[in-house]
Amino acid sequence: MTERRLLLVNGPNLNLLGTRQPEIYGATTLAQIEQMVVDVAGGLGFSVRAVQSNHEGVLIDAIHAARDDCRGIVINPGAFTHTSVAIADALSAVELPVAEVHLSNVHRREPFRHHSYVSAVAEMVIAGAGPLGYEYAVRYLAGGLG
Ligand code: CA2
Repeated sequence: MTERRLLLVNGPNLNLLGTRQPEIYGATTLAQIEQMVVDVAGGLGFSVRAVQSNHEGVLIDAIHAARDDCRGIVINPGAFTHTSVAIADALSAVELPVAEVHLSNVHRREPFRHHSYVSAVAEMVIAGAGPLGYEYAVRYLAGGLG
């Protein structure tokens, strides 16, 4: 049985959280979000591997690796949400439960943000809850994994 571990994936530009455009993305840094996810998951008996990259292939490799030692994936694919069939295919291929998170409510932003390739392969999607969305996603996945 695979260890009780979750993969946390953050896509391009999310390394800038807390340093730019706080009116859209808030003041919380990525390091703070990752720590919060580690704390929440830890309380539920899960460890976390956190990956952030600005490169699509790096994200795909991390998703593939999760097949061997993770039980679920929390992902904010950033702008790749709206462009990447490859990330959606990778998520589908590893056959792990996926929770898709967006800090902002993408549906009240520009029309090009309204479509997500990832949503079709995600069990749940949360948008507009800010960093709390990551906490909900972890609780959702952990609850389903028992
Ligand atoms: O709302 C979200 O979480 C997004 O996934 C964020 C992406 C955006 O392309 C998606 O449509 C929605 C962009 C992340 C950019 O992050 C920044 C953080 C601070 C400063 C600048 C960009």
